[in-house]
Amino acid sequence: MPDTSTRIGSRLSRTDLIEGLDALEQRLLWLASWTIHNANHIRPSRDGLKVGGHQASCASMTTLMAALYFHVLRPKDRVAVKPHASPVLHAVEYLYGRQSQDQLERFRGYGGMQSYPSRTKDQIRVDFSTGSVGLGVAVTAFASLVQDMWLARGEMEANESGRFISLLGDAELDEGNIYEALIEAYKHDIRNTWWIVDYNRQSLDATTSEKMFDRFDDIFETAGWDVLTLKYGARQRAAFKKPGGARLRKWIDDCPNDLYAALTYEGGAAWRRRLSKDLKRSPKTLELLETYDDETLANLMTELGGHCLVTLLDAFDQAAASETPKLIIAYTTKGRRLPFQGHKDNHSGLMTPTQIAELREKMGIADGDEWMPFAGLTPTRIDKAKRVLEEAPWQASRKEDRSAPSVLVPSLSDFPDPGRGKSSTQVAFGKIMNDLAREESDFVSRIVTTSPDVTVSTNLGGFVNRKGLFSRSASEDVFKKRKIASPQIWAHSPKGQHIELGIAENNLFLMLTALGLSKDLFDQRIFPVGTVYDPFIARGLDALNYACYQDARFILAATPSGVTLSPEGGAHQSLSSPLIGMGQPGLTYWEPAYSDEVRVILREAFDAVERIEGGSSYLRLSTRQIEQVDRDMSVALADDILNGAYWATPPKEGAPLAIAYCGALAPEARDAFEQLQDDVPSAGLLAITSPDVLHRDWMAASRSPWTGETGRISHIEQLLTQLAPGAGLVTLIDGAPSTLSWLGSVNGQRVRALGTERFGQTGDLPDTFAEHRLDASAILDAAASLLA
Ligand SMILES: Cc1ncc(C[n+]2csc(CCOP(=O)(O)OP(=O)(O)O)c2C)c(N)n1
Ligand SMILES: [Mg+2]
Repeated sequence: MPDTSTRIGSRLSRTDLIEGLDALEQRLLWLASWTIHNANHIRPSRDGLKVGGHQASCASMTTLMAALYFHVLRPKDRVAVKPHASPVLHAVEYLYGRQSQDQLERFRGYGGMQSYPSRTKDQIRVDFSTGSVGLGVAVTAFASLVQDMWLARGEMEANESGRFISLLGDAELDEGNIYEALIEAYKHDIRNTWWIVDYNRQSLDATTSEKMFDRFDDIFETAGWDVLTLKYGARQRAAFKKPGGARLRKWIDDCPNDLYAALTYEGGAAWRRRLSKDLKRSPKTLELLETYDDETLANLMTELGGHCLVTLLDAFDQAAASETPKLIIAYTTKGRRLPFQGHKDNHSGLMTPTQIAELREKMGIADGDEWMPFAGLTPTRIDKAKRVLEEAPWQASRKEDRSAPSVLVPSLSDFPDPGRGKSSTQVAFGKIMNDLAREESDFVSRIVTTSPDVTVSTNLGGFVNRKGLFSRSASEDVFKKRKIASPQIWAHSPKGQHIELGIAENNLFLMLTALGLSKDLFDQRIFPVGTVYDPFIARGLDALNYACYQDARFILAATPSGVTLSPEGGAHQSLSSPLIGMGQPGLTYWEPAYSDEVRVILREAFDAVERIEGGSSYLRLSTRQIEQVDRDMSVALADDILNGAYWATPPKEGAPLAIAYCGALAPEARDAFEQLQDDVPSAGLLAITSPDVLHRDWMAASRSPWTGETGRISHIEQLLTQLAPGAGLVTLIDGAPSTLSWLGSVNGQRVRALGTERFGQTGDLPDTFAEHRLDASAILDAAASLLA
């Protein structure tokens, strides 16, 4: 269990703690509101566009975040903050003295603090980027699993471990990926994870339905979580104990969300009118209400559990007492204390200059002191606030150091060789992984594989047989124990290096995110390798983008792909995935044809995981078995493979034609090329191993005159310059033809782009290739039309 020894300040009394936190909370509310106001109303606008920001969403979180960041959290805890509460997070760091006023003033501006917490762009420590709601929630569960791996391996002491906390909005709970993660989290017995819901009963468009909030307890408890519901603040609970209080509580319990929100907006007099009408048969309750003036009545009704420090601290104490994952539902008011509190349209609402001036005065902040960290507080409150800050464990939190690569990836000569027999790129990948699993090096011990129920069918089985599956408790493979023959041995152990997931591709990408951030989160590199069927990348696309956005490092082997998966069925044919690979920053898309290319590329992909300026890799592989080329891997060839293309047969100077192929259609390209020899003996055959690398290099070279890299000539330009200026190019890929059709623009050559533009018809390869015009005769037709 994580160390909790620094909890509850030893020197500060509980009363002083709460007062100090209360003062800090006020500062968060102001600073977040002012940061957004400044960006929208004060900073000069050059484009007339609304800058935006979410003052209401921040206001419902300030108490929660004050309690957490100024008292509960410890530096090893890792937090994903609701995207639109980013100004509160920056205000926290500002009060700790780790964020500059300049950054706050540049909120949502170029180089300033980002709209949503960003690991890579923000200057403060951000554990998990957020933005696309739901993903930041789920990733915390997967990160806790990665921590468990390090604990189980004995590479991390329990007192070095932390808790994984997501601060989420109530509407965020509609994201399906949360429930996929919940199922996976249950299967993997995850712990030390808290999901804290800012239950302000509002989404972007409207008030949220209360219906589901009766069901979340069941759902989460079924999945093994403890659910803590913080509905009422301490003052409310005290009121309920007074005569007539029970009836008031029942009224609140029965009140639908939209009415509660509307009354919150309308204020004290409206609360009184409605309560007096509904409770006219409860004289004691009416008497109780009379003890409050309109303002205190409005406060009473809106000081819900999530705005009550006493309630929150008690709940966090309770949560910290066990490792069981916790769902904490904290009732809040969206926009609390702001003029649009409770209004259903307040999500993007911004205070007017008059309204913010009123708030400033109400908070006792002098005109001109808006950025002063402790403005508006009495000296006593400042003193208490500072003492809370000094004693807060989070005081010691630091932004991670991303430098210093430490793990040596073997050189190509020491990297497994999948051999030269007839083979597919998928088989080559599996063989290399299997051979790596025979080794005991530091590098290999850091490879962790994962797959959404396609481990065996993507050829990871060999690796898993040798390295086993991860589980905190060991268990044997029952089939093996009972001597039932099976090529798969699935033993679980704390040292296992494979995480088997259920069929949920979103979870695959979130698992890869968490594994791929291991170096940043735990100071221990993992080389994550995930496998998936190529068409199902689309299922997890946003999570893939999320992984890349925060620079998680991993390898994705997607197989089978294209129409060469043939008998696997038309529904699984993937054609747009190469464009996904090319379009996704942070991810390099490779599509090798031969086993030796897979070897070079896979080694590079591991290396890129570790290199500071590296990234993640996507290998689009095929199950199609093809004859290998008999060749030795020279340094020059390996370089060209990594540069994205090489001449399988170079053209003669000034040749009028080349065939450029990518991936599993190599045999068709070679067949057509041989048939062309008599007519066009000077033609060239270009093997493309990465349209993505080629394209990026070409783009960089095209802008080089303006970016200071003068004289840069792209690899593809160098290759294609060997053809005649007006030469024809037949491009060929088992995927969208636009992956390669741009090649014509490099030197102004003419292109006939062959590829797939439809999908869905099952068939064997000859029929399928004929249908999509991917066979040798289609290539020859295209060549003839270029030569005509
Ligand atoms: C995947 C995704 N879809 C839509 C959005 C746009 N969006 C941002 S916040 C939001 C509503 C959030 O409501 P809630 O989670 O209750 O947060 P609150 O602001 O009320 O605290 C929406 C729809 C998004 N950021 N991500
Ligand atoms: Mg909400």
